[in-house]
Amino acid sequence: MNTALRQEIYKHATSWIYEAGASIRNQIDDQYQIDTKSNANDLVTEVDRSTEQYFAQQIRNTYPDHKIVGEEGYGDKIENLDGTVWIIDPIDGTMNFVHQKRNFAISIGIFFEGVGEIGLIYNVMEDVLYSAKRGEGAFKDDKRLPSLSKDVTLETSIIAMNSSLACKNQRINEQKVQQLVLDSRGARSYGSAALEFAFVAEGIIDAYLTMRLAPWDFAAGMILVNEVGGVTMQANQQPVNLLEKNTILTCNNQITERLLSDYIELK
Ligand code: 2AM
Ligand code: CA
Ligand code: CA
Ligand code: CA
Repeated sequence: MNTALRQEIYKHATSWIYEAGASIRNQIDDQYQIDTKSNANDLVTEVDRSTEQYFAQQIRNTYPDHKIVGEEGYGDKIENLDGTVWIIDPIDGTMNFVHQKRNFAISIGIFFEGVGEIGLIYNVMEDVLYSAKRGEGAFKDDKRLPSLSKDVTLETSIIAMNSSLACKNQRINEQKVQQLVLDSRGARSYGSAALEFAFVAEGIIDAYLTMRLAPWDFAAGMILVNEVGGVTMQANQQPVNLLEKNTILTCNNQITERLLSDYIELK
């Protein structure tokens, strides 16, 4: 994708994100419908749906040949990453949205022929936009994010993870995860994969490990993290697949080897 087109798409995408974010803030104290999806704790609201519909409508009006992948199903069914693909999570951290009225984000990753061109993660209640364009660096609002520190060790790292990884589970050796909690400086769980990616890019946490994310959870985040020299992969070290669910490790590359060799053992 050429720089001028990327810039034009970026301008549209950010203006739609600010518009959608303002609308969500306006509805934050309203009574909205809350439903469940795969289980009783997997929440979705009418705000998730209307926000995704808003993006789908704007994109289709402006770029009829672009494809859309969205969590709530208002996008397209895609089988490949040909052309321009918008991967959208209208509210990442719906449980936080419902219970806390904060700590959730809008996440949009834009890919051209499978390559990440634009990543946007908007912390709606704090009105903070993390953004990246391929090869142009990552930003927190208008402040450029520096490359990730070379001075990080596992012992001085803060590791974000889904707390359930440290409990008995079917996917990862929980005893090694418990050792990671003990050996690292601290562990965190924010409940929004997109924000956890943004925090890795910002360098305020050093890794994020989770066992099951959909493309809309990590599409924008992996573009941001890449722009500051961080890495994103499946927990088995394979490249991520944007067409299916993935285990995910994203981190400061200084601690990748230690994490993989000493603490991540998939079942
Ligand atoms: P969501 O809020 O958009 O559903 C919570 O730890 C993080 O995992 C959130 O980013 C959440 O995204 C994501 N997640 C992915 N699959 C999920 C599921 N089945 N149930 C709840 N959260 C899920
Ligand atoms: Ca969801
Ligand atoms: Ca999500
Ligand atoms: Ca969501």
